[in-house]
Amino acid sequence: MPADFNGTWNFMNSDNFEGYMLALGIDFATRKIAKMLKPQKVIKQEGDSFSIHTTSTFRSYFVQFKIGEEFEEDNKGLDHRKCKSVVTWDNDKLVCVQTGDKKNRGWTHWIEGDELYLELRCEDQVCKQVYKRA
Ligand code: VLZ
Repeated sequence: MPADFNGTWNFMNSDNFEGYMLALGIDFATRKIAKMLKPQKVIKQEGDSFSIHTTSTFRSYFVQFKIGEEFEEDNKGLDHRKCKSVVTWDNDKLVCVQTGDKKNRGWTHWIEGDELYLELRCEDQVCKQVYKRA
């Protein structure tokens, strides 16, 4: 079996979340609040089925998918742009490609020790976040 992402993960630090939000066209006021947040991720993985709950005091986001199966993503509460998304394994990394109005949009998750890494991509911007197992 590939990597096991199951668990609760607490935000530790972030690099260039601002650039990522700007690339998504998130407004000033929302960016100011969002960059202060320390979200928590609860990931459930059962075979090829995943759910990721990202919760914060301001906004929360939920996504559910099966490896290799394209799904409609609404990005509700984020930038609200609809995407056709698909998540695949790249060795032990989970790679999501979000096809829509924004070029080069997607994310990658991987685990190192008790840390969960997330790289968020949009256009020419890359945001890196680190979470620690709760
Ligand atoms: O995560 O795509 O784990 O969806 C941040 C909520 C959620 C804070 C960011 C509010 C979602 C921000 C990042 C307001 C603009 C994301 C995926 C990978 C799963």
